[in-house]
Amino acid sequence: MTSRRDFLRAAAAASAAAALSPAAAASAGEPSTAARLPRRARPRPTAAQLAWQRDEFALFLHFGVNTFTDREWGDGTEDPRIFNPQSLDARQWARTAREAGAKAVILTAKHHDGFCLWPTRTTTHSVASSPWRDGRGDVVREFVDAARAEKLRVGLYCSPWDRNSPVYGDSPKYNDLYIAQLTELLTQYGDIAEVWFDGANGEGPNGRKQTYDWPRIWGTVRRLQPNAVMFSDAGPDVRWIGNERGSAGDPNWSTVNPAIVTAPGVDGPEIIRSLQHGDRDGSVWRPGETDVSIRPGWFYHAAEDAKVKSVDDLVGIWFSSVGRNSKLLLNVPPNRDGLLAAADVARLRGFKQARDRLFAKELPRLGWGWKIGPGKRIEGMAALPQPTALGVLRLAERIDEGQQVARYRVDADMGDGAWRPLVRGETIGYCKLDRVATSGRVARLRIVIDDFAETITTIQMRLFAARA
Ligand code: FUL
Repeated sequence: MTSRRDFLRAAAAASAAAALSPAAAASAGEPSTAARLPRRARPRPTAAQLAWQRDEFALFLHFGVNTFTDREWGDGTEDPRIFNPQSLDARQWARTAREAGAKAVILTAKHHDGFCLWPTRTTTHSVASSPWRDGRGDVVREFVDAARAEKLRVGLYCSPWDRNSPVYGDSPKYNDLYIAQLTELLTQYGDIAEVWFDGANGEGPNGRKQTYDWPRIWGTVRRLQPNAVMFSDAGPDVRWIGNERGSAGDPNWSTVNPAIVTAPGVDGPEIIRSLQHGDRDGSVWRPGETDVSIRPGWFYHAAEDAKVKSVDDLVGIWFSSVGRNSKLLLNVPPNRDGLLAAADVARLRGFKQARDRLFAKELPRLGWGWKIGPGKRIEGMAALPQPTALGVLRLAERIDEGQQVARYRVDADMGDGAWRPLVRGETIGYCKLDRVATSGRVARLRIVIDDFAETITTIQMRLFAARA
């Protein structure tokens, strides 16, 4: 994880790099036009959005009556007595998440079937009507306590669509009920880092369509949990990435145009394109979260035990989510016992080991800082301490200053003085990862940025040696 401290280190390294490199020295010495540009012209993340992004990786837990009916979408007629996870152990979920390298966990406190995993006062359709812990249990409580014991940040999914509620579709009444449910979740369980509003939205049982009062819903979350980010297919703080395959767009801007990405539940090709790629000229900071399941479904189904994604698939997803300026939200659903299944736990372990191997041997970090207006070409160059075969390149912008880079390339000198292209790309943002298996040893590297949105501040380059 990159911290502000890392960036300060990178900035210090920048002067060293400039001293080494005539090209960097030349661009650093150009007259700065930054002073003439409005300092805060481009959108920047809030502290909560920065904290969200720096997590890089969270686990998603889909759990509820569907776990017991073997369905993906319950219809709200499920008997609460089917919910009885005999060995439920939220500490096993949290331990597994931490060991996998996740920094946060998000639980489906309520899915579309309306069954509440906490003993809510708003409906009897909850754990309080189940035989689990004699009707005195609270999955949300056990989940948050376990997460905090493992130093994980907590998120809650509370489906707006509710197929059980008799008042769903009677818009003002259901909005009141939904606000009451959110109020319980956001006042009884301590700090919540993320509130997850899924986009599925069906008809009420009487055929009427529910109109959600989003301004009121968002206002309630802001008031009760001012440090939380809100996710939905349109934000307001974090946007859905536009698919459930684990693939962020490339390029991927953290800024979007709020006239396109407007409100949850609005669909269409232009919106999906914006969710995937963001918008270079977007006026709001709304980074993309990549949600994908380790299994074909979101809920646990024994029939899918042999279909858990492979370590290679998961590593590929890491590169196409975290590695493309997004955050990975990987779903690993508890089974009917209330435990993460052995196959999933083993796969998560393999996934972590594979990442540890890829990022095991890090070379000293490089960094460059510039202050320059758009329309220029910027170069930074540095010699490696010794010629090295590289495996992965990690680029980062200092995103607390906004996102700037729109086209760049990295070239390598293998020791003969000639520059060969290593990586080309458009956006960088918080993190851009590329595998760069070189056939020889790299002696010098240079980054050339020839299109960027506004002022450039700091670029950090982290190099990981190829595995022997
Ligand atoms: C969707 C839901 O319909 C799925 O069941 C799942 O929860 C997914 C993450 O979001 O909107």
